[in-house]
This record gives sequence, C-alpha cells and structure tokens, in this order.
Amino acid sequence: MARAKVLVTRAWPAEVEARLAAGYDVTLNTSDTALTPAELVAAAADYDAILPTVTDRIGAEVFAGAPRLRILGNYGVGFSHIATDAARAAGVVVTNTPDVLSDCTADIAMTLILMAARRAGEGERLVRSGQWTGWRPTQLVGRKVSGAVLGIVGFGRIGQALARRAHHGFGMRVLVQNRSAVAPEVLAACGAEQVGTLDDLLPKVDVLSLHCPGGAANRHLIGAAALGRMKPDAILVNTARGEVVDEGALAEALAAGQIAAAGLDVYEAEPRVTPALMGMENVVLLPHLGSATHETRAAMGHRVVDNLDAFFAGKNPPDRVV
Ligand code: 8YV
Repeated sequence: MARAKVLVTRAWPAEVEARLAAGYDVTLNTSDTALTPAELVAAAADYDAILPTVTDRIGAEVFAGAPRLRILGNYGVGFSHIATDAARAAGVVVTNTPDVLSDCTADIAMTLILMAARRAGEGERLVRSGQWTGWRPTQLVGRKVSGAVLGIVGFGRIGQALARRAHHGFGMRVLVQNRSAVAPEVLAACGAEQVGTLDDLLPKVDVLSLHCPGGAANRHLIGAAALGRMKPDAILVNTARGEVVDEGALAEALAAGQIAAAGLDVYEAEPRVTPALMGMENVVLLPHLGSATHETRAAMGHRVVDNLDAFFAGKNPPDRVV
C-alpha cells in the first residue's frame, strides 16, 4: 500500500523528522521558511496530511474544492489559526498536542510574572547599556510576588500548572475564572478559589494571567473596559493567544497608569508588536517561547505523529479536535 503523503510546514526536532521519514512519504521544510497562503492551498491538493504550526493561517480557502487533504496534525495545543468550521465541513480531521507543553508554558507565564514584577528586563537593559552605577536602596524597586493575588483566566491544564507553581512555590493566593465549574479537588490542589465572572475577578487581583483559548469567542476579552477594572498596580500576563488582548488598549492603559506592567509571550499579529509597547520599560516582551524547550518540542512532535499513526491505522486519533 502506498505510504501517506505528509507535509511538515516548518523544521521540526530531528528525532521527530526521522520518525516521520521512517513511516511516511514525507516532505520536510529544510529551509524553515513559512509557507505562503497559495502554497498551503496547493499543498491541500497534493498531500494526505499537513502538519502546520501557529505560523500557518489555515483559512477556509485551504478546504475549498475537493482537496486530497484528510488530516491536519497541528504542532501545538492552540489551533485558532485553523478555520475549524471549514475543516469540519470538508471532512478534514484536525488534531492538536495537549498535555506535553503545559509545564513549560506555565514556566514561561511564571517567568513573565517575575520579570514584570521585579523589573528584570529593565535591569538587564541597564547593565548591558553600561549605565549601571551600582547598588542603591531605591533602584529598580518592583513589587513582591510572594503572597500576592494571582487571577487565572481559563483553568485548563496550563492554568492549573501555573496555579501549582504560584501557590506552592510562591505562596500566591489563586483566584480562577473558568467557563465551567472547576471540580473542588482540582481547586483544592492549588488552594484556588473560583469566582463567577471575569468582571468579578479583575478588581481583586495583583497579577492576571490568561490561559483561555484564542479565536473569535475570546477576541479582545481583555480590552479597555477590562483593563479599566484592574488595580493600578496590577500586572497582566499573556501566554495564551495574542487576540485575547487588545494590544492598542493595553498600550493606552499602561501609558495612563491604569495598570502597572505587562508580560507578553503572544501577540495579535505575530511577529509584529504594537509599536507603542516596544518602547515601554514596564512591558516584558518574549518571542512566543511558551513551549520552547528541547524536551517539549520533541514531545509535541511525537504527539503529532502518534495522532497521524492512529488516523492512518483507521483509528480515532487521541487528540482529535475536529
Ligand atoms: C507552540 C503554542 O509552540 O501550542 C501552542 O498553542 O502556543 C506554542 O507553544 C505553537 O503554537 C506552535 O504551533
């Protein structure tokens, strides 16, 4: 039987590329250049499987006509870059990679909390500039993280992993806002308390960390109105999806002192960042590093291939989202 034809849209960890090459008629992206929209449409006509990342906008046009494409094995847990309704209508299966990146993404959220609260980016820039004149009691004084109140929006696997770190490692009080009721034992495991609505949560927290899905439903969930309900000394952290935060409104809120600082790993139009944020000392900007460890990136790749193997063996892939 002919091997399934598989396209990998970006360069992946070598061990996973080798596993793919052993099982499939695979096309790798050795130059690691993002595909154009036209190349993605053409690929859907040529391949049984495409393995995209967050840098590939898989719009409805990819599913138009009668593509050869049968499965999209997304490399990543978030899939708001894929037009899932169009995939469903075309009978194309979509899978993602949950679990394996929860710890590392929670680590990056904690990194941003600490960097924003303790002014680590500013400090690093000061040292590198050669302008540091030595220790002073009033230099780069930030806010204490231990014991502060952390608000978590979206209490899935990553939100819970952050709550464990924050509560057990830093003695933070954790408040949670989630679409559905969270099981009492899940809350108890990290001393967390669920509040009713986002509006209830916002005025109560010293740090707000976002862990909900992206996409149309949560677009600009944190905009001018939400930012206006936060404390003036609060910190906003986003490791979820860029579209959850209205970047323009965030820049205005920071400039007006409505909130104190922000830490961002994701952006509305990656790799572009709202220019006003780029010049602000109280904003920490990371280049979408959430899952960027050797261990996790390999595990994500293997998770995609596990899904692919199940699909082409005629089984339901374990991480099927469409
Ligand atoms: C990935 C992420 O690296 O998994 C996700 O949703 O945001 C990142 O950790 C990225 O999406 C790769 O496609």
